[in-house]
Amino acid sequence: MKIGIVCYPTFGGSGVLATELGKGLADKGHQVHFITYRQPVRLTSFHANIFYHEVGNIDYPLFEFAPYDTALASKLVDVISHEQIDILHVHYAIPHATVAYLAKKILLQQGRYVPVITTLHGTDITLVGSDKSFAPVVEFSINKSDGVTAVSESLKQDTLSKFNISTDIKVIHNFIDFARFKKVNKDHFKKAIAPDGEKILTHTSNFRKVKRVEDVIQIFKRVYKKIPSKLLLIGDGPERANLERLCREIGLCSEIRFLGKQDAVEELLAVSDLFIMPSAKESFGLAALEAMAVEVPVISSNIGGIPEVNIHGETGFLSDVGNVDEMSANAIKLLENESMLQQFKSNALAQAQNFSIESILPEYENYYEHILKTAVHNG
Ligand code: GMT
Repeated sequence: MKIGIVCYPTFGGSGVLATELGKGLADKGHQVHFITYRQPVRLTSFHANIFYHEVGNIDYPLFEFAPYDTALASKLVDVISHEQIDILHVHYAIPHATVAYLAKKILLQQGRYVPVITTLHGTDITLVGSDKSFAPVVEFSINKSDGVTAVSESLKQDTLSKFNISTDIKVIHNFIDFARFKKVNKDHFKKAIAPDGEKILTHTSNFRKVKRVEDVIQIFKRVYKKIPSKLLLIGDGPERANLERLCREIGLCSEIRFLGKQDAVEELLAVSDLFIMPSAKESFGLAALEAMAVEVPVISSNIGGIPEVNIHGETGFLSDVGNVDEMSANAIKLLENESMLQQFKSNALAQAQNFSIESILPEYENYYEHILKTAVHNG
């Protein structure tokens, strides 16, 4: 198949998942065309079956906001017709599902029909998408997609409750590539980060409010009182300055390391003992799955799709959003009991194996085949 993929090319989970999907499909012999405004961060090496089309923007003094949607639609029309794309798969509804619909209509006028699949990732539904000003457009665009997938059962239910949806939504969980995310020996990292054998707690995110990174620091503060430990904060984003201020206030700057955006996150996970995800919203929690694949148990909130990934009392512990006391107590309980910690580490790996790329990727391939066979020109 010739597959067009549209996504955000950044470190965000939707872009990561879309890129890994494209790479996996290319490995299986499909021709994959990424159409994005920048080279996706996880698209780092040459692959004979992968093509990248950059969406440029128009620089004209009239535009205070450059019309990205128009630029993307134009690029889609061009790439789909010239590369003979069979199916277009867009990740994150806003604005991709809407732009894909526009491109589809333009191509239809030219006598070419390309089915569009939209994958819902989370905040496109639970946060931005349900904003009253966006909702009618999001709902329309989802209903005009030929196929719709959601990355968790929870996100599917959220979508059905927030919008009036007439299209079937298929749940295809996020996946993990164990060729990359596996426990490797990085003892030299461990020595550098925790020279006296301290436990290592880790958090990865885009440091947006919804991730509640301040809770991570509050949990660490409580853990540190009981257990010699270090905290790694991987990623960057709008809350970074506030978080640095909080570290100074509680006097733990030398125990907390801000590592910024890291490509080889799996190498840092390999030296971690516990992953912390206290998010206020999380449709799936790909970062938690990445940690679990590297045998790191997860202390998380119980929101959204997280319980589909992190199993309470087996692969980690789940608490209500904001309950930092309980999250800290659970973290301490696990870190103090070495045999329990080891058991949770192996449970985390076993649970992550249910989301291997080998088992999930064929679900996308079968879904593409199904949509190609059944899609009707739904105007
Ligand atoms: O979590 C973010 O802020 C990034 C966001 C994105 O769209 O890139 O992540 C969402 O998609 C990921 C991949 O499907 C999910 O694992 C995340 O749970 C989801 N984030 C939220 O729902 C907040």
